[in-house]
This record gives sequence, structure tokens and C-alpha cells, in this order.
Amino acid sequence: MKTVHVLNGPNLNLLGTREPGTYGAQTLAQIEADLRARAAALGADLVFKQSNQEGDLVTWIQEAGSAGQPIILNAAAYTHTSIAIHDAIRGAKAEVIEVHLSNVHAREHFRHHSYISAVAKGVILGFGPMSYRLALEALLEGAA
Ligand code: CA2
Repeated sequence: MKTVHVLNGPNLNLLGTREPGTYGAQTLAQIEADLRARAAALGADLVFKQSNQEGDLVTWIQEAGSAGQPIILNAAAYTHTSIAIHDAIRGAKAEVIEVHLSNVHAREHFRHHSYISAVAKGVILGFGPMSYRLALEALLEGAA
């Protein structure tokens, strides 16, 4: 059975409590539950984690990469700043789909650059929680 790692970066634990206009009303726990149901239907195991620490994300990417397991990654603000996460994906040869809830290109200029896109297999953004589901389906249905 395929294991998919869903890794979430800083402040995503606040989803559903603030800024619903930008990020929607769902909590991260609700996104996780929806994704677990979808993964089960598609015959996959899901590891779902969130951290506010950059180093946690680096370690989890290394672990998934060395196990040969794919990653759906919303690195949140670290997307726009983290060479460490870029290097971790590259170093671990991890298969990563970058996701974002919001369309970062329609937002502030500082969100337009991603350190992850260049080392990701694909990028899905702007569809709210559905971005995660589309990424899962791309991974499990062979499009990615
Ligand atoms: O759109 C996305 O998924 C982002 O990765 C979300 C990040 C942001 O820094 C990226 O540019 C785009 C922010 C996540 C913070 O989420 C919050 C949720 C509720 C209240 C405050 C922050």
C-alpha cells in the first residue's frame, strides 16, 4: 500500500479560526479527515503532520524521501523563504507536490516566488482545501 505524507508548515494550525476570506472556513483537522477518507477510498495510507518549525519539515522531508514515499507539501510562509526546504527535497530526491490553499500569484509580490516549485514534481494552488485533494488524486491516479 502506498504511503503519502502530507506536510504542513507554520500557522496552518490556525486554519478555520482566522482569515476565512483568504483560506476558507475549514480547519486543518477537517482537511485531514477529508483527505484520509479520499486516501482510504484510493487504497493509500496517509501520514498528516503540521509544524511551525522549519527544521521539523526538513526532517520529515528527509524521512519520506529516503523511504521513497511521496509528499504533498504546503510549506506555508517557508515556501517563500526556505533554501533549507529546497535543499532537503533535492537532497532526499523526494517526490513532492507543492500545494497552496490560496492563489499566491494573485496576492502580495513577496508570495510570488517559491523555493519549492523548482524541485517539485507539480504545483496546485488556489483551490482551497481542494488543492490537497487534487494533489492526492494526481499522486494516486498516476498523473504525477
Ligand atoms: O495559500 C496557502 O496555502 C499558503 O501556503 C498559506 C500560508 C502563506 O504564507 C502562503 O503564502 C500561502 C499562510 C498560512 C497561514 O494560515 C493562516 C490561517 C489562519 C489565520 C492565519 C494564518
